[in-house]
Amino acid sequence: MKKMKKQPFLWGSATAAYQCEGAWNLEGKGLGEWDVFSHESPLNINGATGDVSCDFYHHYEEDIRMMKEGGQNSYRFSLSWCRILPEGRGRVNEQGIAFYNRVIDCCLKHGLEPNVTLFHYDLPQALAQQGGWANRDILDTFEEYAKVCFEAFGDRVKLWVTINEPKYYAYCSNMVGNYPPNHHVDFNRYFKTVYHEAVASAKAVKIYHDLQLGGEIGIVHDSSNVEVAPQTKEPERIKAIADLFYNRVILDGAILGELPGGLIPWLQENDIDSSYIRFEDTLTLAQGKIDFLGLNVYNRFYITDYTEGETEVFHNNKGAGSTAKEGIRIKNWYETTIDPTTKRNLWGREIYPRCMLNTLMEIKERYGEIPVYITENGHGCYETPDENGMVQDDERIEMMQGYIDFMFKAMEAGCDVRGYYAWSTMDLYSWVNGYEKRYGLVRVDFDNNCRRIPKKSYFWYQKLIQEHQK
Ligand code: BGP
Repeated sequence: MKKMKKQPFLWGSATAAYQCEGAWNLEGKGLGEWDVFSHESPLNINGATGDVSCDFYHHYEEDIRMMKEGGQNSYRFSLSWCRILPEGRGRVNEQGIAFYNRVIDCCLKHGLEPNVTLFHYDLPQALAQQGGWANRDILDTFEEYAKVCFEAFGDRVKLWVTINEPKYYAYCSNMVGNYPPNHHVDFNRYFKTVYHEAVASAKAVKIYHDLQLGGEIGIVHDSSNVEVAPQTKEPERIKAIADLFYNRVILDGAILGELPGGLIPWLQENDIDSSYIRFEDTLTLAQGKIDFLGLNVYNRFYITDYTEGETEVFHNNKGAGSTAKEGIRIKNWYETTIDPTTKRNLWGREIYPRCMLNTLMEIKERYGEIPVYITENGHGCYETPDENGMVQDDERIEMMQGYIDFMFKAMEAGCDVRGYYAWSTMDLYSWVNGYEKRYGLVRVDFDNNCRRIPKKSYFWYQKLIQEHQK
């Protein structure tokens, strides 16, 4: 691991290209897999698309200025691969490069450190048609895309992320089936996707280091701290499986530069294809170790044993209330379960601030002194403004304050946390939940030219940052 220079703590907020930019067919942008899914798939249950979203493409100056005025000193966003390379490889769209140059320059003008993710779920459709992440060609294609970005923006962007939540993306695309390409309970494709993401990420890390641009590069993992419910049979065995499935399958490769020990025999024992794992990739992983880890912290995985019954994976896309179950049950492994003592949001996601401390401590114990950024943390809910047009989002404030307090506890205990990003900067498109589920510190009035109105949480965050920067 490269020694990172100490910098001021980064307080920011985050977005992703497909979720906020809009401008889906403007200025030479190619077609993305999410454009096609949201326009055509019957699985897009609420019909919402990111065609316009909050129109960041035309509002970026206002959004960045508001971040600055809100005391933030960093902005995490992603690049749209098909805005830069419309066919996924080959021809570069100069208008796409020009757009991101404007965004990056605007950040720097306002004193915001850009923290840029190369891939946040939105695969170019041309690559999706060739098998996407299940096709080994993606390793070279991703490397080509990464190099174009590093060469175009690397003089000003000093914090890079290769892939956002590779495991969660693979899980939703191949196990739940609610993200394109919508495969359901396909263990072979799940592991193949994660594996290709791990190797592609390592290739991008290596090429970034070779270019010697003076910045740092990491990966963002959806923190999945595993806790086993009381009275579970064989708790250690199932915790180890869940940890492999959710965490180590990505983190060992990215941080240690090697696949989790015993992965291949374990896949074989479970009748899961491992034929695509190649010896030459061992070197790629070893040469592509990250400089920092990004953690998106929302909840933990709370599990118990599951021996009878069929394997099932389900996801609550409707916000129907806490009776809708969310999770996974895998025969002979485990099932996710509910802790009756904790709260959940209407989409069944547990609100459990302590997982911030637990996940950071576990990373430190397992992997040592890796610098960490909390790259996402936030709260999704339905919201209505009051008579003055203000959203009084006390629930969000209470929830985020709880997570941040536990982050400070982890830092006191020696965890090297370098920054925190609220999800999200403003209201935007929520994958498969559309616009009803809101996360922003700033409200977007989608019916009124995407007007921006800061919420109570925006001012709370501004004050919190001021207090911690003293
Ligand atoms: C993370 C993703 C974000 C964001 C967030 C909230 O997994 O990185 O892109 O969407 O989760 O998820 P959702 O919008 O599905 O509630």
